[in-house]
Parts: sequence; structure tokens; C-alpha cells
Amino acid sequence: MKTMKLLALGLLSLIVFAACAGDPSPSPVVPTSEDPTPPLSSPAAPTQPEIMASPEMTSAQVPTVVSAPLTGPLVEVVTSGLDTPWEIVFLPGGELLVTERSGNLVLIGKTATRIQVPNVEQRGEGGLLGLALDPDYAANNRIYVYLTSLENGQLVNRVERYVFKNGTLSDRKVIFEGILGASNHDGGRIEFGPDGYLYITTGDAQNSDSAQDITSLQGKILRITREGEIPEGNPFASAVWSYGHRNPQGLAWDAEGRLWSTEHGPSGAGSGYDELNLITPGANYGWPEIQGEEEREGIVSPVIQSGGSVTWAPGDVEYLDGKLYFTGLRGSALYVVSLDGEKIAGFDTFFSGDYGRLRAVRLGPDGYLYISTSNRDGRGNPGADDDLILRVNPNLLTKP
Ligand SMILES: [Ca+2]
Repeated sequence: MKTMKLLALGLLSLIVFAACAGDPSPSPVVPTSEDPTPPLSSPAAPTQPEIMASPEMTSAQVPTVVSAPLTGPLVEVVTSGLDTPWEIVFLPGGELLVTERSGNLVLIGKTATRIQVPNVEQRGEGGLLGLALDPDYAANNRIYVYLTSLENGQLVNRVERYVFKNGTLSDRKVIFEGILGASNHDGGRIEFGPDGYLYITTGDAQNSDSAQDITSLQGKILRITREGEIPEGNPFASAVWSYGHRNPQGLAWDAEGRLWSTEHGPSGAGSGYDELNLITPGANYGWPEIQGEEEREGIVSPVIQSGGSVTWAPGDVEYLDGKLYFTGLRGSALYVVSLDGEKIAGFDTFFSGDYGRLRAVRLGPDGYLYISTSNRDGRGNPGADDDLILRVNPNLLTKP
């Protein structure tokens, strides 16, 4: 059913794949049997003409976001054949830069190229996760990645910076380290806020008590400078911005500069209690003291939560025109939250089960939402073309 739906939509593009792993001279990739990374082109690619990834994007030099049209398809497949894409960003020229959890950056323009990021340990939920462009990327070509690595047998997470130029990485610098990792609950989202500082979500690394310990870096949202220093105004004179988080996965600021974050609730037998939180500095978001709609003095309850019988398992969140859009991994859906200031005015669910697990969501310069599937992450049922990046027209998302 899923395949038929994709065929009906048509592939907007089939990426012809030339890749390198840190090698400046790209060479065609012929995956070998021991190569766990699937090719970026779908199996049907050899019989298809080469089409640019997103022709209209390559001329979108303007950094401002225009509105998507009021007509046209609701969903198009932009790219197929990815392996667990975790984050999507747009380069100033309109190309996509995507992380694959296994440790690759994928540059997607007229062609697609894989660039391996060193020292990534993909284990469980860990690997190459978050990606952010420096606010001055157009001038300095700096990118930031959040990755899981192994240090003396211990899984750790850290933020590294590279210069990304001509499809290659150079000038590696560790910006922030000391975040414990684990097979699960590695956080991993990084985003620059409107204040120019880098915000980082960290999971509790399967030690729930660490979330309430403000001296620990686990179970937190952190805020640092581009050099990894502690900005003035952080509530505890450390990197900690907010605490009591279990495994926050998404960050987005609304038009008034408020920070929203998606977070996974306990995924035990009943699962559920997934959260959308409004983040204020120094606040305690409750894990593991309270969950769901529970309230306690000194703790901030979610603005909205899934309840105990529904699981969103949210991925990232994006803001556009008074609405928050967040993805569901186990929920396999796109959730749209209409905001009334700090309150929820509406909640709708789209694409339920249509594409499988959804993770990244990024507003493109063309006003469309770019959403990645995550069906190859070990918890999904991948189709031959997975994983995909879907381009969704938010103006055509009407009542489901
Ligand atoms: Ca909470």
C-alpha cells in the first residue's frame, strides 16, 4: 500500500549517487555485500532519467522563507535511499545537508554525495545525530554535529565543529564534550536560537536520576556559545538551560522567540506520556518525578502530552505561521499543533502510518516542510526506497 502510494505521488527525483568517504575525488559507489549503507538511488534508478534533486531550490538564493503555493501536490518524494536520516539543513545555495545516523553527511543537490564523519559510534539510538549551520555559515562554512562516540569503552556524546567546503570536512574542533551516552536516550538535537547561541538536547542516558541533577549534563537542554563556552545569563552558571528531561528530541522557536521542545515519555509496557514542552531557563520538566498530566510545585508540566495509551515518540519540531509541526517515530505521523500564544488551540494528526516512522522536519526556504522517514533505524519496516525525504506543502494540510 505504501509503495502504491509512493508510485502515485511519483518520485520528484532520483538521486544519482557519487560518494566519497573523506576522499576529495568523488567516485561512483558500488555497494559491496559488506557495505551496510544502502545506495542513495532506488533500485529503479538505472532505468530512470537523471533528474535534479529539487530544481527550484537550486535557484533559491534568498535566505528568507517564501510561502508554499496553495495548489500542487501535498507530498512529494525528494530523495530516497537514505539510511536513517536524523537531521536536515539547507545550505545557502539551496542544497540539502543531511546526517545519517551511521555516520555520514549527505550533500544533496543535483547529485548526492556521502561524506563520512570520523569517530562515530552508531549503537542503539546513538550515532551521528544533530546538525546545525553556523549563523555565519555563508562566510565561514562552519557546521556543527552532535555525535555518539566511544572513549575508553564508554559511549559519549559531544558536539564537534567542522569547516565544510567543496564537499569535504576540515578544521575539526570539539566544541562541547562530557555528555554521557548509552544505547538509548542520547538526545542529539542541536539548533541555534534567535540569540545566536547553540541549544543542545541530551537524554538521560538510561540513568533517570541524572535528569534531576543540575550538575549532570544528561537529561537536559543545554545552551552554549559557538566556541562551547557558557553564555552570560545561563541559569546555573553552567551549560544547563533546563532540566528534568528524559529524552528531548526536538527544538523550535516560535515567532515570539519562545522555545518549544518535543520529548519522549517512558516507553515501557504502556508507553506514551510523550510531551511537548514550552522551555524556560532554569525550569524543571519533571522526569522522572512526574509524567503525563501530573503536576507538582516547582515542576513544569507539558503544554500537551500524549496520555498513557497513545505514543507519539516524537522526532523534531518546526514552527511556521502559528503552528508547530512535529514528527512521530512510533506514532508514524505528522502532528500539527495550532498555538494561541502559549496555549494549544488545536491538535491534528496527518499521514498516520502512510510513510512509517518520521523523524526530521525542517522548513525549507521554499516554504515547504522537509520530513525524513526513519524506517531503517531498526524499529521500522523499511520499503525498498527507504529512507525518504518528503516535501510536504503545509498550506495543503487540511483537516485529516
Ligand atoms: Ca516532563
